[in-house]
Amino acid sequence: STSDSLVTLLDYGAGNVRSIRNALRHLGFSIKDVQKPGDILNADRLIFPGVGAFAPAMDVLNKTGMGEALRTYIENDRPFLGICLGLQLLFDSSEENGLVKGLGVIPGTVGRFDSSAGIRVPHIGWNALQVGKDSEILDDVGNRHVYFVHSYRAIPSNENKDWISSTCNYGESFISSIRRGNVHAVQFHPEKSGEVGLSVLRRFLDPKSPPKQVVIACLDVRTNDKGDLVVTKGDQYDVREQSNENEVRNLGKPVDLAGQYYKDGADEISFLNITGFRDFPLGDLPMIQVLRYTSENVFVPLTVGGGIRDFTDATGRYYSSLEVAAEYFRSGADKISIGSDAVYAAEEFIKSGVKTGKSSLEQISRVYGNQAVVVSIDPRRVYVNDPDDVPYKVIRVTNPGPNGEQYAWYQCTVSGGREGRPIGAYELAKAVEELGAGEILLNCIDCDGQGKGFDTDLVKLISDSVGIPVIASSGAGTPEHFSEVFETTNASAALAAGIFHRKEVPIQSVKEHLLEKGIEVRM
Ligand code: 1PR
Repeated sequence: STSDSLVTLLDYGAGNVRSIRNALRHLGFSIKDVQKPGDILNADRLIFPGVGAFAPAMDVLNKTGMGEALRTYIENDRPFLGICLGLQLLFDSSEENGLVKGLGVIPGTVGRFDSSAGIRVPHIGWNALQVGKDSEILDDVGNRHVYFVHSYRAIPSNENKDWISSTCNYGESFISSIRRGNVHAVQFHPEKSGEVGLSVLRRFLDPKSPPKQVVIACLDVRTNDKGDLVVTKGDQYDVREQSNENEVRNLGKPVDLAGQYYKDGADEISFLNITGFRDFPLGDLPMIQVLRYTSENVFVPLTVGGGIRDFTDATGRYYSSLEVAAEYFRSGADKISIGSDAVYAAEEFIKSGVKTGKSSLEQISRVYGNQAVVVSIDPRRVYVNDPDDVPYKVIRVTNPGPNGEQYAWYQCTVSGGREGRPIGAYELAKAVEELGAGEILLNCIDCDGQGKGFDTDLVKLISDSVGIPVIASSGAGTPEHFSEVFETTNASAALAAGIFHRKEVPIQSVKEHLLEKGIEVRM
């Protein structure tokens, strides 16, 4: 195994550290056992699961010279994780076996819980932490509980407060973890604390581990012919039923569905007002209401798009796109998404080479920050025989076109796919990144609603060409389509609509599948 997947374990033989060994192997790490003090000094990362009692443990550490090596290792700010007694031994002393000196790294004396305070000792069971900032390895813990079993504890004081990364309450406030630089220690047992505990270990072992991949549920919203705001879903952007009445397909109510997807584990929710290009969004108060109601119960990022542009209404009153965005943000949106107007802005920018600062994209990005601005691209695949046939970025496609064409470019459209524009998805993506977009929502009209998988050729092209996150969209039909897009492209997120609305695949199954494939997701 490479040093990247090797962890050094200090097991001085006083007890059973089998669970921690199993947990480390489960996380894909090989274990190197410390035989001599030099192994400590040479470790890339060291885990010290203290077991047994304080005095005998110190005795072994002192006699073998490992105590001295540990002190040096920690003083040099080398990656260290102490567990349980492995935290307590760092303190000046402990009262566990009469007053015994510890490693003396952290000021304070470890003492026994006071059972006269009406609590049972030992403290055995699951408890929540008060996590401070910069705890780093505890970032996933939040309000979830972790497992403790101990009778002794260290208490927060003025001398050790700089070390404390979390405290816990059990009759009194005690130190549940410490952190300084690369040195961490926890009083609880991460190897017995389920998924939360594994994530603590994972974060220690691989602090550079990439952020989790994101699964987004998307709700295309519009008013149906009866005037109700409904969630609809198209086939290649056609949202009308193939029946005589040709009514707008109705898949549910926006607020209800968003609430359901939040409960099911969606990491983000997007609302696209798909007729916003023709109706002025501030005229469309229902969408504002949808955001208000949704944000009361849904606590993941909400994106809203559709019709964001400067607008003059029938009475001649002018609304800037900034006003529209401001109203959306006030109503609970975290990000706004711009489609058609970003295409015009990109065309303009490419033609003139000048950033006017006047486009909706530039203005909203300047005022609210680029993290608040998504550009939604609606491209359609156009096959060509020769890469030189068009002045746009052409790629060799995995699946040839109907006449055996080996190449394609991706033409941007506006007005919900109704009008093709003289710009490709690649050129658009590069331009909007320059103009201040913080994220790209990459649809594909050919794949939309087909359930045959994402267009990985397109997603790869765009996610390799820009530095901002790219959301793959259109075509998800199975959990495997999600792992495929994450494995073969640099997408940061994958979005789906139809399979969630039609309840074909729950969000939970998508995430479980991704985890099985070793792709990190929030559970
Ligand atoms: O141009 O700024 O007014 O924004 C309009 C927005 O509405 C754009 O983001 C555009 O993508 C979207 N939109 C316009 N018309 C439609 C339509 O379907 N007729 N929907 C439309 C876009 C694509 C995705 C869909 C995925 C996944 N729909 O939102 O959710 O393709 O679907 P799937 O998982 O079922 O395959 P502007």
